[in-house]
Amino acid sequence: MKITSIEAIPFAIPYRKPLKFASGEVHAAEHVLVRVHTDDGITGIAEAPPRPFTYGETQTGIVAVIEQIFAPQIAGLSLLDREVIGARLARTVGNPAAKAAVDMAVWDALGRTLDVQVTELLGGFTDRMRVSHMLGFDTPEAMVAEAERMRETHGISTFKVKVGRRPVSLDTAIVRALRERFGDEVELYVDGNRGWTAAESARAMREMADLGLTFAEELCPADDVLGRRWLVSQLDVPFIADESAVTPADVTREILGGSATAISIKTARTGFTQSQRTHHLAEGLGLEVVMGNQIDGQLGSACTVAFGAAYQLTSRRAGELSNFLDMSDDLLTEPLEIRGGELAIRPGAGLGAEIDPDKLAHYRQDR
Ligand code: MUC
Ligand code: MG
Repeated sequence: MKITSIEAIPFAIPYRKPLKFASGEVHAAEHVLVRVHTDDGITGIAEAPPRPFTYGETQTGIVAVIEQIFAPQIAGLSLLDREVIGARLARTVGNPAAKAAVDMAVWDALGRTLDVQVTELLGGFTDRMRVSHMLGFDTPEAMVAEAERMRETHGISTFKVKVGRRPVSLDTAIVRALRERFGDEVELYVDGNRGWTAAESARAMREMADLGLTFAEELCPADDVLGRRWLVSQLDVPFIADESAVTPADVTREILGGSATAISIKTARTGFTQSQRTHHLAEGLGLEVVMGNQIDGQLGSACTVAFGAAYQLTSRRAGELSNFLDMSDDLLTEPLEIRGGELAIRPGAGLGAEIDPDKLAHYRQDR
């Protein structure tokens, strides 16, 4: 069970259609495949999606920090030394996606070594999650058409609508159009990626007061401390902290400070080990949790569902598991399939996912 080496392989797969939101846009999955090898001949895998506009990481930076700092720090440790691994990675500040991918590849390798699923190792509550689909910025007609397609093709009935543009009526009209088109058949919530001010957010939420939203997420910046508290105190739906609450300490600060009342857990930035801590904290604080998506590929989505399905709290709400549908291809030998609005855990040890060597050779950028 000893870690012998770690690889960080940059790859790029174009999106069929870019995802656009208030803090940025993504045209290609320029991610990093992380492989952790052990002396038993086992390889654990995970992927790191850089999101410079949210966490400051780049694809080149992720490869560099893994190759130059993390790999030498954890080579020689056992897969069971996860707290030691975490403590060594924590010596470097930031780099959440790089750390998360190393952590998840270690868990995958452990599952494969023990011949059990990662989701069972974590908690084993259920084997599937309902899926929530993220609707990026587009015209009202295109966003309604995308929701129709997701319902018809995949049975998805929960939608997170990206908002945060100006004037606010641009986005509130789209949420209204979705509600008018689908009535009570769909669950809707909104994510502003910090695009609005607190006052604009309050106005938008008033405009949407009759639309039966489930949540509002990160509508304005958490750094606008008083404005955000003022906003959250007047809402009658839970306010999700996403990019403002990456670590368990951030969650504590945002929640106790009145700047949020629910949280998003993203395995892409907290891996499995830190996400467990955040989950336990949320349970103790009595918070709603949504499993979020950092615009993950199929391997990242397999990680999200493995974690989300492991606990009652994280599997209660639909998880954001469908961004990979917009990619033109992926690296896995067996594609993930969303059926009847659900994504099931992969069968097989670890994460149950295998990399197709031909696809990796085609999309990798280091050769
Ligand atoms: C989300 O929930 O905000 C957009 C940026 C990012 O890092 O994740 C996405 C989705
Ligand atoms: Mg968000």
